[in-house]
Amino acid sequence: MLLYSLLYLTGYDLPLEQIKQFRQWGSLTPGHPERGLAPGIEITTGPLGQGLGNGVGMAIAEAFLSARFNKPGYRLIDHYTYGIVSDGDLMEGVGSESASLAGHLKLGKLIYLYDNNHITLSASTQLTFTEDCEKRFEAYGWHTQTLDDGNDLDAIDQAIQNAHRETNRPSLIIIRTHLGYGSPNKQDTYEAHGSPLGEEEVKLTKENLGWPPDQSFRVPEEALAHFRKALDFGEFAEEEWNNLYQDYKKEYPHLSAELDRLINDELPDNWDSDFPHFPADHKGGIATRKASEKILDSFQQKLTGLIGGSADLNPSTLTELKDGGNFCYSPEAIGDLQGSADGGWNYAGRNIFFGVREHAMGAIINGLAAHKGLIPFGATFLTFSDYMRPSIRLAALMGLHVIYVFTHDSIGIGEDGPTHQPIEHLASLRAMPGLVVIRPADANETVEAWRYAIKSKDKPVALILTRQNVPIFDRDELASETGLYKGAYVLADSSEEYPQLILMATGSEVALIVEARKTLLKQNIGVRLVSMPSWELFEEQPPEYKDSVFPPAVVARISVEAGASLGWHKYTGSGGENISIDHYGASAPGSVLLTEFGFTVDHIIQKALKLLERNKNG
Ligand SMILES: Cc1ncc(C[n+]2csc(CCOP(=O)(O)OP(=O)(O)O)c2C)c(N)n1
Repeated sequence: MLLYSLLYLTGYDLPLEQIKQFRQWGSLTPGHPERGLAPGIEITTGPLGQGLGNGVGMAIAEAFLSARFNKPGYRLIDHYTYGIVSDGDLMEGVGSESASLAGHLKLGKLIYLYDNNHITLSASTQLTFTEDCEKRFEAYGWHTQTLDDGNDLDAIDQAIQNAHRETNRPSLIIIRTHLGYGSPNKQDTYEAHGSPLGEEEVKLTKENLGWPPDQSFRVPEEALAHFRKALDFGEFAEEEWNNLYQDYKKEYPHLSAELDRLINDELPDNWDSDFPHFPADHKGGIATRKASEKILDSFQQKLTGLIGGSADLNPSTLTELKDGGNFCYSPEAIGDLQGSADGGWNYAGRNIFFGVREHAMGAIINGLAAHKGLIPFGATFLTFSDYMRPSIRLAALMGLHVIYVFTHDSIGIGEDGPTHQPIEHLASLRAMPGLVVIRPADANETVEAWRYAIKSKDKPVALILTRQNVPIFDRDELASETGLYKGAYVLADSSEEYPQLILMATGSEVALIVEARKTLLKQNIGVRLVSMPSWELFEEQPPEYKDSVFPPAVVARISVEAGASLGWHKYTGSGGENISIDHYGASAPGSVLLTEFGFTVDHIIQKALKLLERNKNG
């Protein structure tokens, strides 16, 4: 409500009428602000701690873009990132991880005001949260100030100015406030947090604050006029910036063209012209994470707004941007450290070292995407996508262009054992509306998966990649990998009008159905193979296409995926079979596990023969 009120008062297109419709069906003022719904809502907030992380992403974006584009006399990119944070934001782990990284990165233009009101939704913080936050943030490397009166505007103003002067530490301004301020009976109680004060108490509060008790939504002319000065100020600032930019364009035509492109989310011509094509390789093959590395190498330098990193897993996720530099504050002090990238040490670095902080990584890349001008990515093992799930959900809800690179995508990971082996992860990510999950079958599908991920501007995309090698298919024998754009496509077919059997698979398991088909063909069984890298993309296709891939008349269908079976019945139907894994894995070499748990050509053939027999008898 504070945000909505300020947007209205400062002249955003959010009429008072909308505020009266707070939390109502169809209003622009939902219970938690949603990005894109009303102007001025920069990020969707609600799950505590996420916003704190998003702000760190925005501050990184500002530091990065200013390092890249500002020139002497042209402070083109030059803004602070402000946020109001609450007890909950400071309690949540994602907030702590994000604050730790912000301090480490010395993000001096990040300023948070901590609404220190000693009350949460259900309790006094005396019951739950008594650590010394000032000391904690100092230890993170933040500049801190403590104020004891949330209504002392001069003191707050002064503190913000102090924060501006502090250029190489983020600032936390801890301000003692009172929840339900002015309410004679509810101030400083948790009841004031979640439920309305009630008619009588509102009246008493207004009286107490010297406000006419019977008027609602009253905005004195004088107050409105004061706030609306923001419009003149904004217009002036915009004009000043536009003038500066006109001069900059003349002096730096290439840079300004690049900046325009980044801000407008456009890709440079031929950005993908050097994409590799992988020659067929039936034997050794290549892991899709390794193929992904080669693909990334082929285009990342052309996409200057591509920025990101992994949660301490670069040697495994293979997502370092080579020669992309290391995003950091200190140019000289660091030197050649283990794990660092070539290409320099400063805020122009495109490799962000998130450390072992998946939660923060998820929230920060959302902030980077929301800021505009960048295509952020974050990488980790698929199993640890769980640590990012709340942020992934928000990226999907907001339609942010964020790319996740999740490698080590099945029990094929091997010896690390069940804690590291994803089982239900594909199903759980697919269940999330708005997220596109792509699990490519081979190196060339991985090419198309990356192309899709970079080009789709209005949604997050998760690339699910193998640790282990998979064959590279001969696309003269099998259908083109561009079928990936339709989510599922016929990779190979039977000669009859309708096949007797459909084998469908994703990722590493596609190679198994390709082999199984060869044996089944020898037994005169007409088999169709379907590679199904993305359920979401398939669901976008018209019904005719879907029926052409999965003809309703063909009921003998088997899915093969080294993950939970949940959801596959939609495509295999009640007459079909699912080769999947609905229990945790084990520690052993990946190939042993895949064999032990039924991901073999022989097992698929047995299942197929049994299924066909059953159908014949049934
Ligand atoms: C991740 C998450 N967990 C739980 C909630 C439910 N919730 C909403 S507000 C709140 C407590 C808020 O306390 P505080 O952060 O101090 O905010 P204030 O009371 O000052 O408004 C909780 C637990 C939430 N929004 N997000």
